Amino acid sequence: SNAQDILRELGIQGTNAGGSTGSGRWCGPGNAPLLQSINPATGDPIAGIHPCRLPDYERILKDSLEAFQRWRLVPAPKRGEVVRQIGQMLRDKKDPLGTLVSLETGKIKAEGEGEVQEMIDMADLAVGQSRMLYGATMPSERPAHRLSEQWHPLGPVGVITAFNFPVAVWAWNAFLAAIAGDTIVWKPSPKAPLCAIAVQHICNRVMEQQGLSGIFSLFVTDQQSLAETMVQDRRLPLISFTGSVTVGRHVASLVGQRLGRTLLELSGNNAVIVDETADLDLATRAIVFGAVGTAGQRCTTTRRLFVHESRADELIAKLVKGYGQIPIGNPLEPNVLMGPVIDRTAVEAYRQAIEEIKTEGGQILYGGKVLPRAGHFVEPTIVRAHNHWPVVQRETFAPILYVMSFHSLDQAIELQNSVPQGLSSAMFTTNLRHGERFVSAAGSDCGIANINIGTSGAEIGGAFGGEKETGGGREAGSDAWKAYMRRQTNTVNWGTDLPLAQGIKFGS
Ligand code: UN1
Repeated sequence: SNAQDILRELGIQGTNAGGSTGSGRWCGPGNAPLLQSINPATGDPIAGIHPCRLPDYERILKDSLEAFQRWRLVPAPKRGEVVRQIGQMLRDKKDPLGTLVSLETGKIKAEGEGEVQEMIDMADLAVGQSRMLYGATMPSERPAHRLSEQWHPLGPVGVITAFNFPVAVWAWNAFLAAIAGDTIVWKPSPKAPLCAIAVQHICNRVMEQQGLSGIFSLFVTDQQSLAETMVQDRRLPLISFTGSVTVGRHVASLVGQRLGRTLLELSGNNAVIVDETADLDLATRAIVFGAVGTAGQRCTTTRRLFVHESRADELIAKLVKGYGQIPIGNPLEPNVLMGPVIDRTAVEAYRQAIEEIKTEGGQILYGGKVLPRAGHFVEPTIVRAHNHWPVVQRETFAPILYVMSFHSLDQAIELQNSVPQGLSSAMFTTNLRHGERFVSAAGSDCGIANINIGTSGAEIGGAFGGEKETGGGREAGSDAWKAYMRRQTNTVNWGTDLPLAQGIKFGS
């Protein structure tokens, strides 16, 4: 069949090894039960994976450490060349890999391809960055001294990714880490192992062509204890984690115990504010994409809407009309705009949130039901709610939009900031003062604050991440590369005297 051709094109078989450190170096089958990759649109298995065991992990770490010893001394622009070649192969495989992302996660094909494009863009950014790992030079207070800093590779880096961006978030981390001179041990979500295996095949081919191994490694496991082994491993100076606040808190405390570094990309509870001057057509399109796209399973998904009371009825009418025109179904079909959520647990979380909303007295303006068909489909949902309700305060990874109205901008900003999370936010306005207020120090408290575009779909050129319980990490563009390196301050005395700093005199 078509799907089988795509899998073959990506090197995927009926059963696959879940661990690899380079070409031909795939972990052998163990006696652990096979991990099944499931198509959430049908509930059917796509392929089986042999998960890694502890000895596999040890081999992966050993290879990764050995590779680091050499990789750290490869000139950064040469490391960039390896990433450039991966980017090139991703261009060649964009169609089948985008299809696989769609098959395994349920996001629509356009978004699957978009994710691969995000990897390609990230590769380009990393290639350029590989010639720009700048350190500063500072004037020394002492004569004949030079004071400067440089950035060195950190070591093997652990990258833990979520099902919803099964390949792009790895690319944000792995490409920057690779040009920084680190090696990468990737633990993908056990809900999207095939996407990771496909990407590892691509990395393996490039590493083989370059006579390399152990730079990019894959470690598939669905065992919490093995994941914790990785998180607690002192040989991994940095753990980059994308996922829920609950798991992120656990990861942070384990890594904190050993005083390692974390880069956390956790839950969002992103809001759009629509003021009395807003272009409602623009706002409607952005809100529908932000709230319904990826079936509400982006960390940047629009979950809350604050609309000025004078425009609420009008905007809600437009949204309800928009929601009514969203074709739901097989995400690989060209006209479909919303696929399934990832699994039964996600459907259950949706159902529970709807129950809670009803108990609170929330009014369902659209949707609210699980769809009675094969696969894990729910209706995109709009609810009249209050910001302080516990259900509104937490992130339910499903397409539920909570609508609230406001009378003053101060009130809207305060409400939008009154959640534990701080990832993305947006305001629709044609009033310059309102817009600037929103992005000022007294405005949105989020890592991302947009004007007249929605909360989701950030481009990679900026730093991506958020504040408060979102975890404070920044990935992708700007100076996010620094997280994958260690800073060294160097003072060099090229004189014949030994002047001490702060003018201290010590002995003669
Ligand atoms: C995520 O959901 O974990 O801004 C990342 C966006 C995407 C990334 C989302 N570029 O929506």
